[in-house]
Amino acid sequence: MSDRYVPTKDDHFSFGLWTVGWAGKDLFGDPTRPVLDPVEAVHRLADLGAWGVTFHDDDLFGFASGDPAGEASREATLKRFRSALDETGITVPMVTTNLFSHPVFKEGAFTANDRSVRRYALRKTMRNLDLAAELGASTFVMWGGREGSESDAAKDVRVALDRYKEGVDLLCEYVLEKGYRIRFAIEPKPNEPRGDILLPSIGHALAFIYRLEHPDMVGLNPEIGHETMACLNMVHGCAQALWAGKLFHIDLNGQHGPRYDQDLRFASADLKQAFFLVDLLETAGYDGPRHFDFKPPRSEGMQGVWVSAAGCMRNYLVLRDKAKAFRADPEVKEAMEAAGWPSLAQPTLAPDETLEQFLADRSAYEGFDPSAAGAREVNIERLDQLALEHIMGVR
Ligand SMILES: [Mn+2]
Repeated sequence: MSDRYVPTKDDHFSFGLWTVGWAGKDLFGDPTRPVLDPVEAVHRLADLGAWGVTFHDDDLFGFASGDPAGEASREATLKRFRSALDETGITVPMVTTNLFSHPVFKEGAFTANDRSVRRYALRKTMRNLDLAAELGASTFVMWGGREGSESDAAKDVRVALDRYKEGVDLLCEYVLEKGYRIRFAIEPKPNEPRGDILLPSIGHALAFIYRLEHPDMVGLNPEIGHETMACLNMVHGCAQALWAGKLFHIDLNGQHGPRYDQDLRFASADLKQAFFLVDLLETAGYDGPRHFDFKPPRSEGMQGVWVSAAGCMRNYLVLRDKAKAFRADPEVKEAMEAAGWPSLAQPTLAPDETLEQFLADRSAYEGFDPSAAGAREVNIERLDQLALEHIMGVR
């Protein structure tokens, strides 16, 4: 491998423990790989050049019930995990709660019809917020995988959204009360495991955030695969999240169109989208973690797991290089100009132009020739071809 693409901690690459730790159990098959000790995961990821690890409470402790034996084993696990963090300098930038694996959450967590389940889900999350704060995490992801239904007869969705809001508002209140420096990031997904999940896309989640009591504390954690499953454009979605100041975190992976959640390694499925996404993150000044939420295919052994994890980071660095070269290419600059990029950056009205003056400008309407404008060249194919040639490595 070329030395140019060796990741360092400055690249802010992070991995979920559940990614490299996925043993390969799927809907149709048993695990194909051994259980991975989180301590080993931290060491191996650090060796590969990662900067951070993230986890659900259950990834580290299993589903803990809070009894004395469970508490003692929780403390022992945490001690070993902390030592691994100290030895490697790996940080924990994000923590999240598992509100989907245990049967108790089969009908939802914050939006379960059963009130006691909702209360339990909130307490489980608050407990994990304490741990997140203790480990210095600044982002708390909320993926509501079980919030939703298989049937529209299941619940009144408007009421479910009231409960969702109530839950998130209470969690914000808890963070404020405790004085934690933590922000929440909602992770949209259209379906799987539920038939239909609430807050299915970046747009739905953004609209929900503005109805909350503390909208400033809540943003987004969009995932390439999830937006792709919904047939949406991840680059456009992230651009809108950035535009709204809401891109708090990001899940990078790969997905071949609208089918089951594939969680392929970053850039392995839609290289062109990955290129434009990296270009967006790097040019828009996104300064959050570059977090990989992928699953090494279950056909791989442990060696393949680490090849897959290293590939995620290497692909990001190669694409970052290519995006930089694309932007610096004089022909690209010229093609961007020809395609009207500088013109779009110019406000549609003149600096001091009033509505009255605008209406009086005959050149804007009466004297405008739509036929001539309709016949103009837009020059986007040339720019797109240049991007492709940068991706394909011939420029
Ligand atoms: Mn994810």
